[in-house]
Amino acid sequence: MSDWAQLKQALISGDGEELCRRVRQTLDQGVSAKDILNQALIPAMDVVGERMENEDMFIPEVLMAAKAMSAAVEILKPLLAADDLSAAGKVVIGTVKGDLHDIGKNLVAMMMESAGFEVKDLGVDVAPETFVAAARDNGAQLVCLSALLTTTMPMMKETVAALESSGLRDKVKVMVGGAPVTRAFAASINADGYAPDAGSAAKLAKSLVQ
Ligand code: B1M
Repeated sequence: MSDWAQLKQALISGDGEELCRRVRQTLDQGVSAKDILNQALIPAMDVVGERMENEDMFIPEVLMAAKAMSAAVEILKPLLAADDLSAAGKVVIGTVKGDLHDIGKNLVAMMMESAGFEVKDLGVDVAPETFVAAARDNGAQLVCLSALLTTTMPMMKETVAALESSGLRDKVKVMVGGAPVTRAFAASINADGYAPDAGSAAKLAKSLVQ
């Protein structure tokens, strides 16, 4: 088995200890954190998703894989820092109400921090009014909404509506993302931006708050 295949297998089988050991070993071989994330960890989570869909993997096993992924991401975190560390602005981020998926959102938050943003992470299952209060209390320029379920995407629209009715909408930009979210959906709910992945989210954030 190649090194990538072994890394992926450790994640898919939810063996966090083995995964972290292999991640450290791969870093020691001079492979970049970004490559480990993009060539092994994210594709392995896609396999987990496919197996979940086909009922070859069940929630407890998926949770083990997700935990292993989070532990590996913790190792990579300091190494994924972007080049520009200027104070870029204030961001409030969360996964929308009804949705408990946080791995992608955590990666986006991490890339934004690395890009110099002050990030307030509200966690998962965040209600529209919580986003509004946090944006106001933190003086955020950008509100970032993540959703992984087609059933929770409408909550993005409700969050934008809540920002509008609170009078904050013209003071903050809204960025949306997550696997089922598209540029067209973002436009349809009057969001200011959509990013397909964590790296492009940090870049887009910079251009939105300029
Ligand atoms: Co769930 N789940 N899950 N799950 N889960 C999906 C999303 C699913 C596609 C799996 C499948 O069936 N193939 C499916 C959704 C189907 C749909 O809606 N069309 C699904 C389902 C159905 C469910 C449950 C309903 C299952 C059930 O209970 N029967 C349930 C819902 C719970 C809830 O939220 N209320 C559920 C539960 C779970 C677990 C708790 C077991 C676990 C989550 C653990 C956790 O997050 N701490 C889990 C997992 C792990 C997944 C999969 C396998 C992996 C998600 C992930 O972490 N990907 C997922 C299948 C898949 O996506 N392949 C699946 C890796 C991550 C790095 O990618 O999150 O896409 P992603 O983030 C990317 C981009 O999307 C983007 O950048 C990130 C990094 O590049 N991005 C943004 C994300 N947010 C962004 C915000 C931005 C910009 C970019 O700007 C603000």
